Amino acid sequence: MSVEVLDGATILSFVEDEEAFSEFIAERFNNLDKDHDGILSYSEMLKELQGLRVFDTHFGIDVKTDPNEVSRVYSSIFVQFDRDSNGTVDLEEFKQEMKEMMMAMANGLGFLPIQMVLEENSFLKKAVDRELKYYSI
Ligand SMILES: [Ca+2]
Ligand SMILES: [Ca+2]
Repeated sequence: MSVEVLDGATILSFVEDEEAFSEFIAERFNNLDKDHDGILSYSEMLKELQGLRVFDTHFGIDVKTDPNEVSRVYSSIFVQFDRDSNGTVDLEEFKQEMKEMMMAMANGLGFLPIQMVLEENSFLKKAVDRELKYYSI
């Protein structure tokens, strides 16, 4: 983990970089697709959903939630990814939803840079690394 400074533009420019974004999504997707059948089941997606940390984003304070509530929220997010409601998430669905989530996050951040603790290989870390590389040329 590392502490990085980012703003909405950091995320936006990454999402809008079609090549870098597609590459990141494909890599992420393949990592999650444990049985390599080209689609993500709910149990494969669960790892990603847990990584989104929907429950501990309240200013770093751990929010205690009961397991039923947690699984209810996870399945509602899964349904959001599964756009054609066939019970699995394919690469295109994964990419579309990730894109929308990142755009929403970028809009939320706006143009005021903030400091965040980022995990290696997380989406935001990639976005920051990409920006640093871009500006150092
Ligand atoms: Ca799979
Ligand atoms: Ca689907």
